[in-house]
Amino acid sequence: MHVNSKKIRWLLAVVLAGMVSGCENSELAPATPADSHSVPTCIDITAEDSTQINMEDIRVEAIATGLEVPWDLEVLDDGRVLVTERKGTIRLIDPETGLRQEPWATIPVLSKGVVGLMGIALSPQFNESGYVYVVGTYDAVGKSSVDSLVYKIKKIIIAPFQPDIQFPVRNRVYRLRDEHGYGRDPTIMIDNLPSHEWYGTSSLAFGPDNMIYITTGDAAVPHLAQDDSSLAGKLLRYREDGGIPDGNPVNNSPVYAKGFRNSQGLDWDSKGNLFATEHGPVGYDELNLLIPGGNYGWPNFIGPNVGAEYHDPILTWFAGIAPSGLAVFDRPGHPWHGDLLIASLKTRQLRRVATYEDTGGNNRICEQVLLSGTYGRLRGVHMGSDGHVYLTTSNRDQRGQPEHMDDRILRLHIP
Ligand SMILES: [Ca+2]
Repeated sequence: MHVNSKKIRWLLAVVLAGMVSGCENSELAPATPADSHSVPTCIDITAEDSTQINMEDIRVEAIATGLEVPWDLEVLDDGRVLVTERKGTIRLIDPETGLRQEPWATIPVLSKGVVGLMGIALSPQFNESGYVYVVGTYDAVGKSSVDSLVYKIKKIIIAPFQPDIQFPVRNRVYRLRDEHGYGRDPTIMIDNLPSHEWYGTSSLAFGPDNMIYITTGDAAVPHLAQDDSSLAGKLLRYREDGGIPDGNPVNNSPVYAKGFRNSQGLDWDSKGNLFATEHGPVGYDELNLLIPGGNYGWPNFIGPNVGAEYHDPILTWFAGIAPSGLAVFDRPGHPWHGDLLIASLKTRQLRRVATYEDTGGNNRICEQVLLSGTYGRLRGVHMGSDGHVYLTTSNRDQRGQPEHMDDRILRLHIP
């Protein structure tokens, strides 16, 4: 949909309503029957799926309960699981003894709205270095009246040339080292990324090229998603030491792709294709296949693109599902190998998105709901190296209806 000025005004009105009510953006979308975006369900198409995987055979196990807004997780080769909680703690789940009460590490973050401590990623050399990366939000202004004055002056004098200086709330990437069961030496590796209480979620992942990839929201200044001088509304690529690598689309810039509103899930398939979920403004949530230098449209264009100026999403959820985490199902030989698993906050679902070839030899996409409603809002989804799928619930984020066991870390045993 081309976003003209009238539509922008309408979108802004709804977005402002969302800021007041603390909505998770696309969750404002009216639930119309048209949500179903005419994507066929996978089980109607790939007969092998329905015969080989009986949904009743999928076992769901809560490996930890009583967490507070767990965001993202990583599974270590020794079976331990590290989980970020929005408030700034990194929790450890031991395969023998379960959730340890004492955190693995605590990071000072600004935790509010849809930001705080968010993505976590293991260094590709974790087994040698013990390095773990997390992304968290902080107050970039400071509390004193002098801090406030300095910030106001910078905003007036410098922001026209360096737009990101205007953001009082920012994200940064920390590196910690796993030692004797605790995360030591938190070190800031990437700093001053634009953020915002409601439009600042960042996801973090290492690519197959061993580089750090991180998403930024538009931080409530939508036009900056198209502005190359800002890091808002972008996919960024860095070296593990926080430097800018060779091979980015623009020399000496971490910007890898642009035109995003708020991508919250990132993963690669075994062919090296990078997929990301995108939170739309009022519905129009997207699944995108990201390429270096690509422009994904926001705020000029949302959803499927009729022209050639912007990259089309490979799937649009018009009425909105609030897609968050994304993981590629990785189990060679399995009928789901290479399919995308997507967690949804609004519809409280885990969805599988797969591609298939139709009778005419064309590539098509299909979608299947795997879990729906039973566990409440689902945020993080992760494919463990043990072949299991891990999920985080998000029922204590002020938008869910928490039950006494919430929040939970779920492990899905998929036959
Ligand atoms: Ca788009």
